[in-house]
Amino acid sequence: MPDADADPDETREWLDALDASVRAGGKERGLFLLKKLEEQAQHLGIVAHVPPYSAYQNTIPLEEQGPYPGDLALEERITSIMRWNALAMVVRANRAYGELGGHIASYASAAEIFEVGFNHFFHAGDASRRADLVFFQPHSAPGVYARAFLEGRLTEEQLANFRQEVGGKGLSSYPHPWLMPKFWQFPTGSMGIGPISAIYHARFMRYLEHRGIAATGERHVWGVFGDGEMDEPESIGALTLAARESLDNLTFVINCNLQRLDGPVRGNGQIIQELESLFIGAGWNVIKVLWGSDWDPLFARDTHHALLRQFAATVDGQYQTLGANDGAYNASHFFGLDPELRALVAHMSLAEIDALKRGGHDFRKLYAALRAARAHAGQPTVVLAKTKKGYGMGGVGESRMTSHQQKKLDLEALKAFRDRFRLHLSDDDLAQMRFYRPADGSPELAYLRERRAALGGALPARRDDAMAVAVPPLESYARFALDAGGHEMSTTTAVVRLIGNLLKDGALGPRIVPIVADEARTFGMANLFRQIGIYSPVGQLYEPEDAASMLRYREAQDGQLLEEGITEAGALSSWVAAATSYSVHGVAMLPFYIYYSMFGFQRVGDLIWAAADQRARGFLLGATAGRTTLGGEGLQHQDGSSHVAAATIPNCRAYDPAFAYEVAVIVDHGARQMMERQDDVFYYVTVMNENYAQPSLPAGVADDIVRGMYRLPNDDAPRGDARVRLLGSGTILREVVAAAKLLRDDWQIASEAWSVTSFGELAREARELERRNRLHPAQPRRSSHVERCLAGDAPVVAATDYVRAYPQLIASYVGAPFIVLGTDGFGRSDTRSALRDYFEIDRRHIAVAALDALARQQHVPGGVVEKAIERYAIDAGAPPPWTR
Ligand SMILES: Cc1ncc(C[n+]2csc(CCOP(=O)(O)OP(=O)(O)O)c2C)c(N)n1
Repeated sequence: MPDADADPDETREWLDALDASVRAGGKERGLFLLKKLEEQAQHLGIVAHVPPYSAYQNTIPLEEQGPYPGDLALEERITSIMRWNALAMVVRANRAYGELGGHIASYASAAEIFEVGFNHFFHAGDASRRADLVFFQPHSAPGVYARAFLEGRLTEEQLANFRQEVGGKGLSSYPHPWLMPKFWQFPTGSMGIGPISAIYHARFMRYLEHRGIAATGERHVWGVFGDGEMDEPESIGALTLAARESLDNLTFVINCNLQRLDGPVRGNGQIIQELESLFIGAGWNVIKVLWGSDWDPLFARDTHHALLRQFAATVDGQYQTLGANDGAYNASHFFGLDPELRALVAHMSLAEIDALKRGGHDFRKLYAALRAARAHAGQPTVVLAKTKKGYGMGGVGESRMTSHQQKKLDLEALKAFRDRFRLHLSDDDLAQMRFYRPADGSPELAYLRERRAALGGALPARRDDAMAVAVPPLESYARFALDAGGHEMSTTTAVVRLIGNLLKDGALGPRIVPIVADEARTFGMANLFRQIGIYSPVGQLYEPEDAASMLRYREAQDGQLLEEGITEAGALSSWVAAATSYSVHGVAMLPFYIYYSMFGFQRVGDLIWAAADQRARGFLLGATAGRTTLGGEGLQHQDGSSHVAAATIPNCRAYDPAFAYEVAVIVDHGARQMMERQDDVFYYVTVMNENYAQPSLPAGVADDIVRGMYRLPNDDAPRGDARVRLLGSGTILREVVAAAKLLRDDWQIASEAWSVTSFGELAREARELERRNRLHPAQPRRSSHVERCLAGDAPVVAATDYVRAYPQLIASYVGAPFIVLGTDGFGRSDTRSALRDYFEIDRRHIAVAALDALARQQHVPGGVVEKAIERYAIDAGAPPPWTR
């Protein structure tokens, strides 16, 4: 686009004409003319479309800014105190220990954003409504602690123990509900998780409202995020959903300090303009807060828009350098570049130029923006607030490349900080890094309390006060699985039937939230479309193609199923919103998110980790599970590892059941633990798509199914006579049973067959008891379930559809020789039997492994293993599957 003005007089005439029209006809008239001009320009082929961003100025003009409702001077003083305490917390931790880390510069840039929110917007709830949801930029946690200290919610001792949690009196580095369950609601420490969670929480609030479960209408979701953070795919992946569903209960405030950790977010561009385009394109309302009030008189006099031209020509790397330097530098390197600009600031001293603030540090500008965001209807809003990283840190950290890492300030830097923010601190206070809290009854504390009282009380605060929800008796909804009597079905079908039956229960049914990421048909759930409807805030505006079908695609405003489309990150975020509803909304919900198991822990594992942190309660169902059970699909789809990842999450109870009755017992146990006992755990259950005859629940094994293993009643070794123990999990259990038969028929060897529903749960209990025994040597030793089941020295062979590391979780608790067969390596597309041969986990390989173990114990004659290899046509020369 040509920037040079070929005919300044003509340009002037056009601009004057626009000015005159707006003066006479108002903004509306101006907008109308511009729209017409744009249409005409497109007609003439001059522009294909206009750029999706506005000039580099504040969106809200001064005339519409309105008065500030607070006491500016007091708020500034309070903010300065918070700045100091936040800084002191980090510097003290690092002075004393040198290794604890922490951040000063992020909160330094976000302080005014947080404070405007705390003093005027973030509602903590009252008798008629619960609290707003606030997502805090994680590296600014010290600022949130600093405020809680002034409010009397945290003690000086706690502040002094920032990042020293082990003794029990510390504060966590970032927002972690697991570590501070009464304080933090939402974990945001991993970049990107906050933004996507905020969107799905806002959406879930609408879902609860539309389904008549909870009134959430007055509540708002606020998220303060970093501009660097917006590069994460999760940060931006759900923006269009928020606009599509008109989530005007959601406001993002992006702290555009133009820097991330290493350097500028867009050194050679303008992140604010880029984000504006992105959000406008996604359908959001965008409010830019770029310049503070002291710029207003300059804009008023800048009739030729010299400022806007120079802003547009300045890239962020340069803005950062300008930010790091003083008035003299800014006078020469910014205002000095253009004679009009030079004239504009000719009346200002260098100190005044130095003091020109960015909008994100101006309470008035921020307040106007947040108020407009709160009032905006029909769209979510993003406030793009331009700030300085390390604001107030002076030469050591303000807009410096190294701001993010700055954790230590020497006395001179501290003095400069004190003077700049006019803190009542002596040199000795500075040297000792004393926290500062004004006296009770001081105007500062009185104001702080008054503001929070007006907004319902303190934030952040996490609650845990939902009513328990009764789960119906297992027999009432799972008879088909408990008395399957050989009926053929897959475990996926079983779990879908269980959900379908639970949905019909008067108490629990409405609380169930089935969630899919475009795979409902894959898992045989299409019947739910009609039965419970697919949630859509606008209902269904079209006649579905399959309207006449029993399984028709029915969208409804009170639909219960969340059909997320192809976004595992989105579906998982929905799951978290439902799984934490007991805390966020005081209404316990029970989500079942069913998905391709490979696209769970492997794809969105970090979101699951964060879900664990926030004490999610619900079911994750890893369907089409197992490396060889999902035939045909191949390398990218076949999951052999999710159970290993699941086992690393302390509050995740993970199971790999083989039979429908096992699924039923596990789901029932989990539902009771989460909905009735209200334990902070969640369940991961893998289910498969292989159809086979489902036996009925044997008597007396239900508890052991939950513990993790039980002996199959129909193996034919009299107890004690078995020469070898065979363990199987998931569908591979059936190969184990078949291997036992081979051993008996071909080699006259008796064996036991065990179904291992969870190596992870077995290992968890065993290591707990191992530790207990170690630390209490004088007390009688206690043995774990796995040790009791597998006592003695008859070899144990475990086979799984997962990598060997999964059964090996129990290896150190098995005294007998322990051989594991698993599916290490890349998957392949082929039939189940071909894959099980390839990965060497089928009945033949299990039998050979058992014989080999017995041969090593000299329980079978030499040569038997070779004979078996030959008899079962095993290719001993084949390279290991994990090398292929
Ligand atoms: C997923 C993830 N990757 C990397 C990090 C490490 N990290 C922490 S803060 C940060 C920079 C944040 O920059 P920005 O979002 O702009 O926030 P600022 O601190 O500048 O306000 C990085 C890379 C992280 N916390 N999470």
